[in-house]
Amino acid sequence: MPYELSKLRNIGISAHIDSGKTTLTERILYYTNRIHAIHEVRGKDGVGAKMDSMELERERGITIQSAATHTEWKGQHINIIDTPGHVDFTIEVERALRVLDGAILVLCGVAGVQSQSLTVDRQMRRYDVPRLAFVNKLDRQGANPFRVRRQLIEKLNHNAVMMQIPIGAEDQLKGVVDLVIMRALYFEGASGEIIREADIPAELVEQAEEYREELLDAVSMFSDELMEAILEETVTPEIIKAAVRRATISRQITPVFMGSAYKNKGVQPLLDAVCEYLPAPNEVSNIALDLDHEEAEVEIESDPEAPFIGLAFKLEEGRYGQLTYLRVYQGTLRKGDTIYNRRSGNKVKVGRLVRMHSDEMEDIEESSAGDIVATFGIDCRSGDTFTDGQVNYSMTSIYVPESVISYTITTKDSQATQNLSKALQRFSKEDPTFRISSDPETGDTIIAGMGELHLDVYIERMRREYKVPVETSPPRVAYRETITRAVDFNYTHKKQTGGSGQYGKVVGTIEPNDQSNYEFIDKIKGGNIPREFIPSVDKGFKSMLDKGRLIEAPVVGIRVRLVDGNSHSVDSSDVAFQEAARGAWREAYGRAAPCILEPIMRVDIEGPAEFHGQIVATIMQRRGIIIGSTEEEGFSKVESEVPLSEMFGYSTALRSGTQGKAEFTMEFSRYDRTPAQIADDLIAKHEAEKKAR
Ligand SMILES: Nc1nc2c(ncn2[C@@H]2O[C@H](COP(=O)(O)OP(=O)(O)OP(=O)(O)O)[C@@H](O)[C@H]2O)c(=O)[nH]1
Ligand SMILES: [Mg+2]
Repeated sequence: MPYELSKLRNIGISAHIDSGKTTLTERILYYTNRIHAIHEVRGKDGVGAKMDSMELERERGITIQSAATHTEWKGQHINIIDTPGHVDFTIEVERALRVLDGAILVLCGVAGVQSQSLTVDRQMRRYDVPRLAFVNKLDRQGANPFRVRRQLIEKLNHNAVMMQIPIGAEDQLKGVVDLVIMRALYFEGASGEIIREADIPAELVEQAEEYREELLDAVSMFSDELMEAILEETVTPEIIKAAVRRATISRQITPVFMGSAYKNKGVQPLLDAVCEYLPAPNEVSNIALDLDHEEAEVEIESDPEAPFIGLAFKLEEGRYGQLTYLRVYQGTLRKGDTIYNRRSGNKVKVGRLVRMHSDEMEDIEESSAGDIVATFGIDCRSGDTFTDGQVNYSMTSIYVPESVISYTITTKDSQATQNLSKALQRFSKEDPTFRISSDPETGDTIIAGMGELHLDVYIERMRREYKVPVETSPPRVAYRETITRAVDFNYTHKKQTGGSGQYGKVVGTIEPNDQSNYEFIDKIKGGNIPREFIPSVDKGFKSMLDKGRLIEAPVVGIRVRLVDGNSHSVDSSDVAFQEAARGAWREAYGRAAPCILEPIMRVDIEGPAEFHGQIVATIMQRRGIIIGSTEEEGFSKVESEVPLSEMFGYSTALRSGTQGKAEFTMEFSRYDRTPAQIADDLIAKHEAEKKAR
């Protein structure tokens, strides 16, 4: 049954690791009667939270895959996606934010804005997602929502506005003051399900007035009506809410809510806020590319009567075959409909349409613009656009980050080999950041991904779900090669073999290019190389980029300028010019001062201030540089950049240096030149390995 659009919310819950996203979602499901008992992440009852349905997630107490659910709150329908915090699974956040209309940015009340909050914030900006902030864990020692709000302003540049202030702190946290209605809210009953409204406690009245003033000041900028009401002293909660709503949807402010998911405080007002302040699907603009008109941008309408357009944003192997999550952007999708995949041109029939509730599902007959649903058995890749054939549009795609680390994997018996290939196919289809390839010399399978945790999770899943015991090489870093000097080339490829020969001559330059991985510029004048062979030259150069000459790493950052050449009326051909380009490359590459690039990671560490020295030492020992460090209330945060190759085994080193009291996060930052000594070592190692093969 379709919903009234204005009563639909599609929201994501995203944040740094362990800030309480899954715990918060569990409460939301409980208060909205979707589940009838609360189970904790890593809880003593061993059941685990609803949204962390995978066995591995429950064991480790972390979210690995995002999970979708839907629920109802005060007559509004809400689709929710709970996402993982670990940056290794960042693609899950990326694709969730791509299809959601609003988000809750959860922050730990003690740690505040952490490294992953920055990443998630960047992703939210990439897709223009309006957000509410929820400062969680206010029950913890040292929690302070005012400090977190300041960090939102200073570190994330948000116009963060307090919507509430806390009543009590730490283990004395009792509730919140709602600054819109100027009432105290207490959460009572066994699981905080009873909300008691009362007067603001006397000792908080002054503070509440101060922050309300601030709130009105901040949002009146976006509402003439509120401005007037303030002057005339006729402010009502409705006027404030309308102003907050407008400012939030246009991403001018981030309203800040607070509480403790674990202690069941502050969740229901957050749900109210989702309905009140985050946009309905028809209040955000969605852009598609018109494939019939050179990908011109067209705004699409959340209109159930318009032609159907949907985006497959996530795939998952389910009990009944491939489950495809779809965001319906326009029109209506009915069970039994035939739809077209815009990338492959294939047409598929929608046999089953379901609504997801974590790992459970509910069959539905139709779904219309704005909704998030899933279907079975339609073959596609994640990021594919489907239409009903009436329009030839594609939704702009999802940003997929590069993989930086790889393992070579092997398995013993042949039965396992078959299962392994099944597992690899499935995982790489579901997760675009999990890439497979094979070593051309040894034939071994190489898996590449975002980090050790990412790959380890897949290896563990091969073991559990496919009964494939795999052995892995030590992790390898994804090096690249590039050149640092522009050089000219002048190369003639000539071969005489019996009948017709091969002839092609190319003249030009290869030079460093910091704009793209490869660019080919054709400057041929006067037809010294016939038009039809220019693409052959391009192709020849391109074919050399898979493997550099130093350590056979992919070559990036190259620009080729072709300025002159020569041809022969009989002996010149496509192949001859490709060969000429390859010859020119081989000859020029060594002269162009090639070098090795390595991935540099952004590494952020947090721990008790007494370990500051040890934390810094772990970075210095690893060719790292410190780019920032703060100490606040006995808590030390160190921000650094370290080459990925130095980071293996880091968690053990950090644990032993800090008695297990520090934590770190690591994320790809950029590629940079390796120091000469390291490059020499890598080349020597590569030579030795080549000999051994
Ligand atoms: N004290 C306290 N602990 C909390 C609160 N919310 C969550 N936790 C605990 O923090 C830990 C992590 O909670 P999760 O809900 O799994 O966090 P998450 O953000 O989903 O974690 P990932 O999905 O792995 O990034 C669990 O042990 C929770 O019990 C809170 O409000 N107060
Ligand atoms: Mg989680």
